Amino acid sequence: MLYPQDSETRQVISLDGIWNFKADKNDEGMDSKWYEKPLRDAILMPVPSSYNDITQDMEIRDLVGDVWYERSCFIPEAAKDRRLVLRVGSASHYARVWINGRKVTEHKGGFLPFEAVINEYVNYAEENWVTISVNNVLDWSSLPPGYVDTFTINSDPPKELKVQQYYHDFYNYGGIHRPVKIYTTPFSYISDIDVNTDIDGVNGFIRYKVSAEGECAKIRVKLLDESGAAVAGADSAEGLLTITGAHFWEPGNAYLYTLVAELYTPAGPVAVDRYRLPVGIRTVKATGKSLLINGRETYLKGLCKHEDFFIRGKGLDNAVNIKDFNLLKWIGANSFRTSHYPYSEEMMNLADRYGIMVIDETPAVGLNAWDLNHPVFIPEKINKDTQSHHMDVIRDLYQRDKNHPCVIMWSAANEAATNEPGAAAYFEPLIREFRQLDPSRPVTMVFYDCANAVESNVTDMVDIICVNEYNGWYLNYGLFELARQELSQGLQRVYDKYKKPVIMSEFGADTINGLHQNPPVMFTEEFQTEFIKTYVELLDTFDFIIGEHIWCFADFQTKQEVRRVVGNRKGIFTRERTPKAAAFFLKERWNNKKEAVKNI
Ligand code: BDP
Repeated sequence: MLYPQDSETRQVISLDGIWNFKADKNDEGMDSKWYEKPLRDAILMPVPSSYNDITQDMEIRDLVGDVWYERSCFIPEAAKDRRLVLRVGSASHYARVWINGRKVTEHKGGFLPFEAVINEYVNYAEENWVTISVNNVLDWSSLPPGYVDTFTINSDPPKELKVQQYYHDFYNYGGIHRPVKIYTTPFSYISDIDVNTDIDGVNGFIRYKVSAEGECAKIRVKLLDESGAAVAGADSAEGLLTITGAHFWEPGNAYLYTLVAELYTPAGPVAVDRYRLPVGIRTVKATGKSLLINGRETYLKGLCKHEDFFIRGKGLDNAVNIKDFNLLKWIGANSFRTSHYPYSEEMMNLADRYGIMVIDETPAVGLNAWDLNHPVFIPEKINKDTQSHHMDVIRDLYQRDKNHPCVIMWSAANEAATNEPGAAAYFEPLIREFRQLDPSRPVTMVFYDCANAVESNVTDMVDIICVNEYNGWYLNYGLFELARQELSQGLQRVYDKYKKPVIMSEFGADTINGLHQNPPVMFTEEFQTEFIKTYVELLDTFDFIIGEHIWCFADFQTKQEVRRVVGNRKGIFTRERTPKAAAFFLKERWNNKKEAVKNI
């Protein structure tokens, strides 16, 4: 799936801005066909943004159900001979789209884009109305999963209170979270591009395939270097480009070539469609104890992130994203995980450009009730429907992100109850699918602690084992020596059993910015630093550990519960991106620790 872009043959019209909005508090919009007429009593809502924190209305913040968005737009007459595609970057979690009152498409899943050809729905040179309903309900077939509890409040008249329940630890923000665009292509157009890169000594290779729809007489590709000079090219839809003395894409040194693909029809010598794809030449490989990037043993230094900020919630914010990359650079990180769902395409584009490696994760989080007496991999809960949606997500995620050099591995899930008997049958086809789609990248999964990784029925299926640990925080509170000893034994057991590289994929402590005490106690900045220091000093003693990702980058919003003080406070940065004391410790450590350890 190609990211919409302007070119000589394509145009992108942004529908971002202020939309009309109505929360469907009485669940009547669908039956009353709100898509047929302009919304009544609508309020204003920014797109992209979560709607939850925009108003002062708690009922809107906590709504469980549909909200409706609507705006007008014009399609110029000049676009009449073009294919028109409406594309929504993401809407959480179920979206239905109408244009001028006619249903165009619907889409399940809150973290991936969807699009539809809209030529037959639009008026040219006349106002068009786009209506999108977005439902935020999580059920057992969605990712993340959840369920809704319903209570009756004995008011007059009595009212029904719906409460969304879920096991994952981030706020269930809803709305249109990523850009809405209409883009044009010619009717004969480039529909997809696949690239796979390899290296040999100083030379780079790009195996490419350009797919097209409509009439196609010839496909031509040209590879430009960063100065714009052509360094390779071919007159075929697929093939191998050789770049002698290539610049490789490396962490911290992100060289991007541009593959210009052109489509010619029998009509003439002028390209009817042109698409420019950034390409980084690099290889990724997992071996017994190592992660190899371009054949070099590489250590991941970084943090897990969230898409989360004040007011806009999970709405795309380029200013925050660029700030975050500057903070990653400042602290000396070379990687992050898209915990716990696919991030925006805009974010992935930036990671390519900043040379930051990404573990790309599906939204499979919260597949765990944390209680073996209440298993979740059972027919009434995480079942065939969930699995089939998970499969769709894996295919769509791969299609969206396959060409990003920043993506160095796929993560199938976070902290699922993989020790339950039903988990293996659930995950086996999913992990197999990732492998079949993409033999060029390792597949991982995140286990909730060393014991889970050792006991789980799934661990052996992955190439790299990601382990989260909170020993010293959620257990053995503040007992650093004991935590270190147990963690040391646990990690050794994981490696001894599977003989695969291990990433310490989460460890952290809630820390309230400005709280101090020495010797350290929980929640103070001193404690967070000491906790992290204890872990990383231990990690340095193992040769099978290929990376450390702190939980987490910044404080973030969660649902309300007694463990959380206005959200999860394990950030190394506050929610407004102020460094806590541990940030300075990590900056010192990571800036002095080389990511490329040795050539293999
Ligand atoms: C881990 C989860 C993460 C949580 C974190 C925590 O993977 O989503 O936010 O714990 O409790 O288990 O802070």
